[in-house]
Amino acid sequence: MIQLKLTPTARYVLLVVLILLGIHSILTFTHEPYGRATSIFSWSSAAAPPAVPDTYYDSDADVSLTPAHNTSARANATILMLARNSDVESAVRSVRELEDRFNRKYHYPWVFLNEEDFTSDFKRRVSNVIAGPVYFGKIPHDHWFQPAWIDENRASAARQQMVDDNIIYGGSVSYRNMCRFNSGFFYRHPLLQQFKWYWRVEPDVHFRCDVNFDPFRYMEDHNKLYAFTITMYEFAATIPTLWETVKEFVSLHPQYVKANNAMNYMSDNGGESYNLCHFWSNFEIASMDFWRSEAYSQYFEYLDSKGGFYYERWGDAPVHSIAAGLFASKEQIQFFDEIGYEHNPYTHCPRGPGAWERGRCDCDAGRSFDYDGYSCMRQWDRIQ
Ligand SMILES: Nc1nc2c(ncn2[C@@H]2O[C@H](COP(=O)(O)OP(=O)(O)O)[C@@H](O)[C@H]2O)c(=O)[nH]1
Ligand SMILES: *[C@@H]1O[C@H](CO)[C@@H](O)[C@H](O)[C@H]1NC(C)=O
Ligand SMILES: *[C@@H]1O[C@H](CO)[C@@H](O)[C@H](O)[C@H]1NC(C)=O
Ligand SMILES: [Mg+2]
Repeated sequence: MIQLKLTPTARYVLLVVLILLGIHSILTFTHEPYGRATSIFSWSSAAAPPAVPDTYYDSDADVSLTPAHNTSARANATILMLARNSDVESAVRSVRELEDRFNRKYHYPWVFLNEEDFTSDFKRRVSNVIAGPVYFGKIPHDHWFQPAWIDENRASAARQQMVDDNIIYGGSVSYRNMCRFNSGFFYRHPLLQQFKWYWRVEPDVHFRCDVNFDPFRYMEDHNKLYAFTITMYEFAATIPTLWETVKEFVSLHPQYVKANNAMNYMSDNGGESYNLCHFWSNFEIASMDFWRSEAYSQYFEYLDSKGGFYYERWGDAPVHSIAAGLFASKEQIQFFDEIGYEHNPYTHCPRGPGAWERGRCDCDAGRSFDYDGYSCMRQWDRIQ
């Protein structure tokens, strides 16, 4: 009688092999395509599918003449996205669109920020669709979370009230952290110190036209500070005391207010009250040196000290917009009609002569948000 002496490891391996053979034979009999795919003749091609030879590929001579290969033609700029790991799918889509529509010719670096560490999966998937450099950063704790000096009882009562009143994100602390971070902290992140300009991009947005010019270069050459594509009214319930707080700040520091500013876009009575118009900040191209200036730093400190990011739900959009409206001249604020941009549920589609054709836009120009009753484009046009 023959006795097989097996070590425990060998027994385990044998068991696994027998199970795999069992599964294989069941699949071979029950699944015809499986049987064909694993038949002896197709094994080699399954391992390495035939490739189109390199000589068939374009050398892409056009792209080699673009600013991507000429750093002196580029601005001191980055493309910035704040995202959660769970945003990876929609982040990749936004990044891919902007790379295809614009950045493949420029190779501006991307910066991704998150209050948690990005997973290797997020980094790998996003990097895969980016041509130039890419950086991933973690936000310092105190730049993100609710400060200890906020009265949590007061803050949670305010949140509950907003939930009862059905105000969007009314009950969310993380949304408030995000709004405060975007208002006063992102441009202080170590990874962003090396840059002057940023283009803010969110997961799940769409670029509906080619951007065949460099908006950073344009802003730099024309002494601009802030650019937008969509402008609309803010929900009054999220900022009950914001304008009063701004007025207090201005009366304390009148020297920061710029002549020939955009006040009449934001106010219909010379600054007495706020008409709720703001630039929709999920799209922004702007100078971080503007946010780093003494005027804006003092302004943010003052607003933050009132606690309105937590006791109310102040958004970075009105906070940025009001600052641009006060501390810049109206000529320093740029409306980029050419940039077709969509953030659910609104789209800006170019309306300037020939812009839609030139940008190979895939949006419906007749349904651009500019013409919507909820748009503040009329207020913007009236100060031009
Ligand atoms: N890391 C991180 N990013 C966030 C968080 N909440 C929102 N964001 C990002 O902040 C931006 C605005 O958030 P979003 O949900 O799009 O707000 P909405 O556009 O006002 O509806 C997007 O870039 C989000 O990915 C968060 O808790 N953590
Ligand atoms: C690089 O860009 C600069 C500035 O736009 C331009 O003057 C120069 O001709 C460019 N060089 C090449 C090789 O294209
Ligand atoms: C880019 O801008 C930042 C912020 O103003 C500045 O610190 C940095 O020196 C600039 N880099 C270059 C190459 O000009
Ligand atoms: Mg969004």
